[in-house]
Formats: sequence, structure tokens, C-alpha cells
Amino acid sequence: MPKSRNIKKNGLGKPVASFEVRRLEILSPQGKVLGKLPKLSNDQIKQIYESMVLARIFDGIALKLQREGRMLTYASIHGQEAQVVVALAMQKDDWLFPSFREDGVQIARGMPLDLLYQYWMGDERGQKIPEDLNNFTISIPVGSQIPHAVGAAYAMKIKKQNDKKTPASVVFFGDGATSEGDFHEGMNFAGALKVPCVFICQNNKWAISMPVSKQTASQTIAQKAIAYGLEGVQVDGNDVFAVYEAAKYALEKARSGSGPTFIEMDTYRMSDHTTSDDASKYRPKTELENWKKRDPITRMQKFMLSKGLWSAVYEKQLLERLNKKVADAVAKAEIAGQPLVADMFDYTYAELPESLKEQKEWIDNNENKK
Ligand SMILES: Cc1ncc(C[n+]2csc(CCOP(=O)(O)OP(=O)(O)O)c2C)c(N)n1
Ligand SMILES: [Mg+2]
Repeated sequence: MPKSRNIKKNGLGKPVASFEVRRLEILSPQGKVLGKLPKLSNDQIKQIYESMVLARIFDGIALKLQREGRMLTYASIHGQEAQVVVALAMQKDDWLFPSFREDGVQIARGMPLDLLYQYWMGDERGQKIPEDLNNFTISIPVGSQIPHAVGAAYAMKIKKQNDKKTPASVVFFGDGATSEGDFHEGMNFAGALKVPCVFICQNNKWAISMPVSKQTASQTIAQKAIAYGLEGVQVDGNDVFAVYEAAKYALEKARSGSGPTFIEMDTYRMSDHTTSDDASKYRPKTELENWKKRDPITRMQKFMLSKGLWSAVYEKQLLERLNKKVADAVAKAEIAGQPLVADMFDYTYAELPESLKEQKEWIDNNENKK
């Protein structure tokens, strides 16, 4: 009978490897500076704040449009706006692979707001990403974007010429996705092939109604990186400075050929899972109240106030400007009109199989003439 249910205390074996999981925090929920601030100009600090505010307005309007029947199912990013700062750490030629909860970082990279609204209104043309924007399309099947990002990173590594740096892939996913096979396969390939990929898990504590404590027995999500030979770090995911510092480190490392990194953003989904969900059915009210105190936008406001970068007048003017930008985008999305039925044939196949040609012909002769 063992003396203890612990291998070490039971005297079994000797250490062959040891690991630690580090956490990075720079800005406290009260807006106090806890660590070394990243090198950012006042303009960049304002840019980060304004991106977060824009993301929140975009989100709030999307929720209203859905309730008015003007939008289909929508996945809110309320509380997870610190994601925007990853766009600042990325370069133009890096590739972003988003899930359905990254509208903020997509917008911060330059994705037109009206296209995103069009997509959430159920029109796939909203995912026709502008040619000069290296954003991949939104991935709804949980975790499926991870192998795509790793494959793209591998391609960039193969295409690397001379001593030039490669672009990197940045892939976002949730805590629930880390239980999917795609996550483990992607991480394994990334580690073994040492590809320029940055994995960012937005651990928002829930996968629909499944809390992270039931999702996994892992003490942190960051430690999942260790098994695949990747560096993993946990950051306060509502602290833009911590997220920026970790993303910048990981991207520079990836681009210079030193391999992938895994970042766990410790954040919280303050909204329902989607507009088809009611989180009050399963989520303790106190949990939400506690996380409201950790809001990424209000803590940045407090920090900026202490630096003389925020005032009520600035906020008022900013809200006016951003509300107008969002209203214009909604108007543009709503006048886009219906897509053609024939689009599903034209955009699914390069060459239409014989069996579908007849159907397409019928559509061309009938539907599109309506
Ligand atoms: C492969 C797959 N299985 C199930 C679903 C249904 N589904 C949509 S979102 C979701 C939970 C995802 O949780 P998480 O990865 O933590 O991301 P979050 O929604 O919290 O951002 C599930 C199960 C899906 N879209 N794809
Ligand atoms: Mg989640």
C-alpha cells in the first residue's frame, strides 16, 4: 500500500524534467501599474483605448439589432475587448485566424465594420475579406481554425528566404476549444515543426454552459503548452498591457524563427454565450459582479486619467465619433441586399460537378430573374 497518493512523497523515481507556469500582470483592476509598462506612446495608448471602446459599441449595437430581428445569432465579446491590442503587436503581413469571438481584434486590424455586420446578418459576403488584409475568415466549428493557422505558419516557414524574418500566424480560440482534437494536433505539429505560430486562448471561463472547472482537470490552460514543447504563459486577459507584452514577445520570437508560443488570456465572458443563450440560467450572479470590477475598459480609463490622457470631454467626443462610425456601418450593411442564390454554386466549386450543373442552370433561369 503506498504511503501517499503522491509519486514524489511516495519516493517513486527521480525528477527528469521540471516546469513552471508564469503569469503576467501589469495594470491592476484599479488602474495601478504593477509591473514594467511596455514601450507605447501616448497616441498608441489612446489608440488601444479607442479600439476597445469601438469594439464595445459595435457589440452593443449588434445585440440590439439581433433583438430587433435585424441580425441573426450573434456572439458577444463584452468583457473581452482587451483582445484588440494583439492587432497592435502584429505586423501587416502576419495572419490572423479568428474564432467567432474576435470581432474586436478583427476590427482593430482593419476589417470593415459593415462587412462584419453583414456576416452576422447571415450574409456570407461579409466574409469577403479585403485583399490587403491578412485576416482569415471566422471559424464557427470550435477549434477548427487551429490546424489552419499551423498549416499556414508551416507554409510561411517553408517559403522563408535567406535570413529574412517570416510572417507569423496568430490563432484565437476559447477554453472549450482546448478539449478538441484539433487543438492538440495543431499544438503538436507546431512544436515538432517549430512553426511561426502564436496561440491565444481566451479563457473566458465558460464554453456555453460548461464551466472551465468541469471542462478540464488542468490547473491552468497555459500548462497545456508544456506537453507539446511550447512556451506557455498566462496573462491577465483584461489588462491590455500584459496582453500586448506577451503578444509582442511571442510574435517577435515566431518571426525570428524561434518557434511557437501559447498565451492564455485570463478573461471573462460578461455576456450570454450568444443571443440564443441565457447565462442567468447557469451562471452565479456573484461571478459576473466580481468580473465587472475587472472590466478592461474602465481600468484603462483610470490609468489614462492618472496620466492626463482621459477627460469627460475627450470621452464625449470619442463616443460621438465612434457611434456615428458604427451607425454608418449598420446602414451600409443593411442596404447590401440579398445575395444571389447561385452564389452557393459559384463560390463552393471552382468547376461545377455535372450533377449540379442542371440545378445551377435552373437557378440561373428562374431564381436570379426574380
Ligand atoms: C466542433 C464544434 N462542436 C460544438 C460546437 C457548438 N459550440 C459553439 S461554441 C461552443 C463552446 C465554445 O467554448 P469556448 O471554446 O470556450 O469558446 P467561447 O464560446 O467561450 O468563446 C460550442 C460547444 C461547435 N460550434 N463546433
Ligand atoms: Mg470559453
